[in-house]
Amino acid sequence: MATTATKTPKYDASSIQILEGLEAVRKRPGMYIGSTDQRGLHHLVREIVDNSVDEALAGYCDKIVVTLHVDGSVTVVDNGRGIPVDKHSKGNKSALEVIMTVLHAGGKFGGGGYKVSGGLHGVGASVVNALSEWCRVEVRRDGKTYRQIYERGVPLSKVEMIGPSEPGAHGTTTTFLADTTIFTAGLDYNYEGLAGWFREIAYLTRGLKLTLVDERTDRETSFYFEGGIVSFVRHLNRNRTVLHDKPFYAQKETSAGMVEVALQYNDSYGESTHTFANNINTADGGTHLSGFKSALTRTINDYAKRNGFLKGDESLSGDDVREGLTAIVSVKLQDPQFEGQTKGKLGNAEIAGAVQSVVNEALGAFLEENPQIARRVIEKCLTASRAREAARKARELVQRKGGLDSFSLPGKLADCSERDPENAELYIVEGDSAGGSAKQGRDRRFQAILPLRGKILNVEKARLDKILQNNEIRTMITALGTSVGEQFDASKLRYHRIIIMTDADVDGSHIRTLLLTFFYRHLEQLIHDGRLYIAQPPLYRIKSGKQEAWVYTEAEREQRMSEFGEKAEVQRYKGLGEMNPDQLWETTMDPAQRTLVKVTVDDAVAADETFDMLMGSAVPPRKKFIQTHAREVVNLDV
Ligand code: 0RA
Repeated sequence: MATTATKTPKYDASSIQILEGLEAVRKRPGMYIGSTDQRGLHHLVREIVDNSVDEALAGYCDKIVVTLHVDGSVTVVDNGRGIPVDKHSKGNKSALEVIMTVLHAGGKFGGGGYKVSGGLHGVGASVVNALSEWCRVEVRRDGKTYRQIYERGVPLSKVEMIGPSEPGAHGTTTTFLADTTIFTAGLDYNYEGLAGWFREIAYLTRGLKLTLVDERTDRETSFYFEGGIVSFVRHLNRNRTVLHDKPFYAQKETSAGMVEVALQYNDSYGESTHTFANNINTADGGTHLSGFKSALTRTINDYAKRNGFLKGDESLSGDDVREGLTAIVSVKLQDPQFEGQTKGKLGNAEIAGAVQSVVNEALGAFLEENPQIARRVIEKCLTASRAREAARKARELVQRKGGLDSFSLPGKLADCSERDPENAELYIVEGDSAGGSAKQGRDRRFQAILPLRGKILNVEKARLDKILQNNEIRTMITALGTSVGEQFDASKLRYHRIIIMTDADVDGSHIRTLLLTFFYRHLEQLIHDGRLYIAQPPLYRIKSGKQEAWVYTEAEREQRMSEFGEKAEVQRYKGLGEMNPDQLWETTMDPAQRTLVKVTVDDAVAADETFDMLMGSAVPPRKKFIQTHAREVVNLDV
């Protein structure tokens, strides 16, 4: 980096403090950014972008461009007010230098004059600076351009005025090259991941245009949503039939923070509520979600009672009023407390009441003003309530007959002798013949086999009461031990690895999708807990003389074919049933040799969309998905 430093800076008490601060960050980066792997690396971008988003939230910035450069450096440009460059009240450092070099400057900066807009983040720039080989900040303000350059967080000079800015231009440009002595896995930024996150920010910050440019691959994507979270809700519902065209929307600044809610009902039986605190996806909910849920239940019940939809002491449960609901709850608060193992749960108690009163008031008014929408929603809730009652009766009946409890395990289940769930596995196998091979091939000490016959029903299109009438599903729930719905209890799970094993053909993949949908909709906790896996049976066996190999992918097949030469004989395995028990054990079930793919719901929003697209009732999008992905599906035997 070019430097124009004039004098060696004089060290005073504050610069020594700064050096100690930077050293602390470099010594224990994990304390500040979580980790130094891919995730931590992306966190750097997040810290810088968040500052620009704060400027947008304060109403001064409507464009942010993030560029991934070929050398691994990243530039974030915004058109906000520009970080102040004049001298900080104490000492002779500019505000810019303080923000870039002092830990926890920004949000709590100054107290008086400068407070990072919104005051939500603004703690991160100095951390990013400390963890960067070099960093350069340019500020456009008052017709001039200023610049300061740093190496591993240390300024190479004071802030310099490097020339005029374009007339009227204002904003901040930060470029940093993450330090590869800290991010030892390299600077491999993930375009899709960043784009997904930008999309979310754009939905949550109405009117902000976010652009991601990738100079490594010549790609560029922009996100801008005029309707903010109303657009978000419409997007989530785009493949569903909605009960009312116009989503409900409320926004209010309260003493606990800003509250924003949008919701729209559709005719499905599922729920997709997504919550955010300071633009961070709170996948495990928290106080804002609780406030929202109680307000929704209360407001709808109040309206239904007042207007004669409910009689006597009848009431709708929380589950009833959330059936077919798509909602976004977004709050912005001064000092968010993120709790839980993955920090995905909001803990601020004061926001619960704030969300509750905003929704009570605004939703109450919305229902009064839109009686036709209110009627449609309440009729849907009443149907849900009746179905739930029917499901409860069905469950009781089944339980009395010994259908869902673990004392009466299904006859088709070949259980294992291991009783500690930690060490036990359940293979859910398609078809009786494959089930037979699996039963003979397994290690019965810890592997249980449950063969399922034919297709289970498409759970997206059915309610729990109907689903529980399905034998295959009942058998599965009984084997798992957890029950479903209100009675679900993850601690009763009898196997900590649940492995779906289906044929490598179209039917197999259909059954797998049906099973995944069922787990996602009704036993999602098990996916969150990392219990669900997909077995990987081989596609071919290749033989040549004495050489033999199992092959699991097309690429592997080509490689083996050329290795084995012309005499190679290829045998295609279409179904699990074509393998004898020993072969099934060797290729697909032996923990020492098999490959299992863990099912994750990393991004609940994305998963929700995919399931919905594949399984929902709107036909055209599904067709499109299959067409656009058809090229990738080489393993399918059409
Ligand atoms: C402190 C005060 C002001 C703006 C900012 C910080 C600011 C910070 C960042 C970080 C990235 N982009 C930014 N844009 C602005 C307000 C100064 C004023 O009153 O003009």
